[in-house]
Amino acid sequence: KPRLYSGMQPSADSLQIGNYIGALMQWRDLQDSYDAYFSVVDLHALTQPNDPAELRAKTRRTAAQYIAAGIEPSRSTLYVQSHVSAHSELAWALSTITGFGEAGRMTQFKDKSARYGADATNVGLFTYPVLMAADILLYQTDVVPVGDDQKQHIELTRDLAERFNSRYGQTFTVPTPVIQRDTARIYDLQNPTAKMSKSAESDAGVLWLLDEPAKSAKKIMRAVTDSEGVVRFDREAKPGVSNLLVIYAALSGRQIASIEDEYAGRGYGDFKKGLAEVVVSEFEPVRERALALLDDTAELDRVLAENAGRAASVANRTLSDVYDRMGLLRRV
Ligand code: AQP
Repeated sequence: KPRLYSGMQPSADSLQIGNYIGALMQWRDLQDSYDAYFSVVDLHALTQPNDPAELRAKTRRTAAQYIAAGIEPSRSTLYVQSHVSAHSELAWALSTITGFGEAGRMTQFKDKSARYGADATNVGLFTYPVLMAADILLYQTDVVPVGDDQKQHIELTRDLAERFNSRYGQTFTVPTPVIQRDTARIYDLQNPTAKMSKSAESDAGVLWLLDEPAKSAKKIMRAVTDSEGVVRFDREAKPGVSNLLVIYAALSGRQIASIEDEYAGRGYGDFKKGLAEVVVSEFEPVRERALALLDDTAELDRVLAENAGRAASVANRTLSDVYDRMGLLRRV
């Protein structure tokens, strides 16, 4: 089977519905056709300020939500990034073949550093894409499902793989990105032109996987729409309603047109009520499974350790080849 790699940062107590629709639902389906590696990328999360105890909790919670959403740790390899030390080690090796200017051109770094200012920008944010390249290349990954905001990082990953291969001999598989469809992108319910995000400033526009169902329903009822009163998809003119339609279609597996037909001649209140039911019935079992998994952290930690062992055996093989080819003296 071809190999697939993807990951998410443990940057909040709960994942949001964008993570669920844009990543987890697709990962769940891809498990059948790929030898899949799904990582909770805690080393990446260190680039943001974190309370240590909270980061630990968020890491477990993120892993539990992967499993609750249907990622099966017996079928896919689901592990915590820092449990496999080869990630940091390969990142260092790759940083020595990455140009300073090349890394400086990454728009995510430019955006974030402009937002934080030079003094609050850490070097880890700058080298973030190199660590991401290491994540992917360690597993000889064929495909990487990502959002279009990650396209540039995957391009860098491909460049580094090709550069290494031509300088030191064939070592890495050059990965192909699978960019998610536009309709898999979810926007903030209160600000429907901004991507829904775990780190959104306001909580009112974010639907959390682990929230009480009643709370999610209330947020949907209060979602920003428009004054037209017609349930129809038009991303430009009606970003709020279009976003709700995308969520409805993604979770119900229905076509947007069929949902438009169902609500023709009815108001937004009915439509939102219908959507709230769909969201609650999808989230409720996921939430319950995640909370049950978090009730027994010893068992969860055991599963993660076992999966990390599997990941490490693949990753260490690649790292060892890299060290060897780069001329590092191997310990006997
Ligand atoms: N709004 C979204 N719509 C569709 N997909 C989304 N993803 C995130 N938000 C949406 C997908 O979820 C995965 C999570 O990646 P990440 O945790 O590395 O960070 P991110 O993309 O920056 O997600 P967040 O929720 O916005 O996190 P923070 O606030 O921590 O930066 C990716 O596959 C992403 O495409």
